[in-house]
Amino acid sequence: MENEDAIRFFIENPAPSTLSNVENKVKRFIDLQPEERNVVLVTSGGTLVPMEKNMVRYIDNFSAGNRGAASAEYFCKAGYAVIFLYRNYSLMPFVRHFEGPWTNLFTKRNVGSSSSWEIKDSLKDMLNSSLEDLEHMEKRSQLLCLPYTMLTEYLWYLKTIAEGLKCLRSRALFYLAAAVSDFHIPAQDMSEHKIQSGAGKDKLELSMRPVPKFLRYLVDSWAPEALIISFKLETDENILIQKARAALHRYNHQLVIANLLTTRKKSVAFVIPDSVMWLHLSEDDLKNGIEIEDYIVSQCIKLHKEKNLT
Ligand code: 9Z3
Repeated sequence: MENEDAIRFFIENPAPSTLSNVENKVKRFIDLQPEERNVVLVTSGGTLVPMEKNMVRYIDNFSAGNRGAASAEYFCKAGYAVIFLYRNYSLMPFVRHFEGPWTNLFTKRNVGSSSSWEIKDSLKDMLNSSLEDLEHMEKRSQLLCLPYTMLTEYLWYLKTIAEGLKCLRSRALFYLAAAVSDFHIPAQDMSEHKIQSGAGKDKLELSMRPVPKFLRYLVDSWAPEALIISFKLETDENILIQKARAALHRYNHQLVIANLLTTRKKSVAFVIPDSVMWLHLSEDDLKNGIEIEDYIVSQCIKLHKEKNLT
């Protein structure tokens, strides 16, 4: 039943015109990888669902993209090749510290009677080392960044990338940190034009349907030999672990990393079939600028190694 839903979703929402370009880029990227290098798909940012076919309004999923961008960096540094599937304009690996309002980045320096804008001294070293890292990753073909915006683009790209990675078998890892819409308006129910307000309309009622559970497809058919790690986001701590366990049970993949919206930067729980392990950053970690993604990625790599030994 669920699989039928997924097939129907792809029929009702045809592939974006950019798909063959993505497919070619992924193929070329995989061909460039040396035999011994593992490849990870890191998804990041939130998906958007339109309310109208000629879209003026939309419903968005929360995610700044920090988890994905930071994790992509740690995977690259650990020697993985990274396909970074990210929401357009969300944070990106190696340059994530330099995004945001330009006043955070630059300062005005007065020289004689004139003044000019310059990058803040405190950021200069960081910028140089980030650019060096980025160059290094590019030279070694270790990073491929692919942007998406809509839920449909995200799902088509996910399927295509998974198919591209299939030849790597267990060398592939999926790290699904993107915040993916649970509900959408099916194409046949969606208004063609901008939904009108006006006389006699005192409320707007929208009918949304659940998005088919693509994780099941990924685990069962698109990437059956890969290590698959998904994230579970909740705002109510009383249901977090139970929901993460239910996802693990339902899709039968290897790991769910559970986090709460408010504490996601300092606490996560690793949920595997028979245990839950919490990871909390200490006050010292926070003071020293340690990022939780550093620990998360190390754990995931350990799990990938263990899986490939058995
Ligand atoms: C996450 O839980 C991520 O950790 C965050 C990261 C989105 C919270 P930021 O980008 O935040 O650093 O600001 N991602 C997964 C969210 C999600 O949609 N999971 C689905 C679910 O919870 C399963 S695929 O049902």
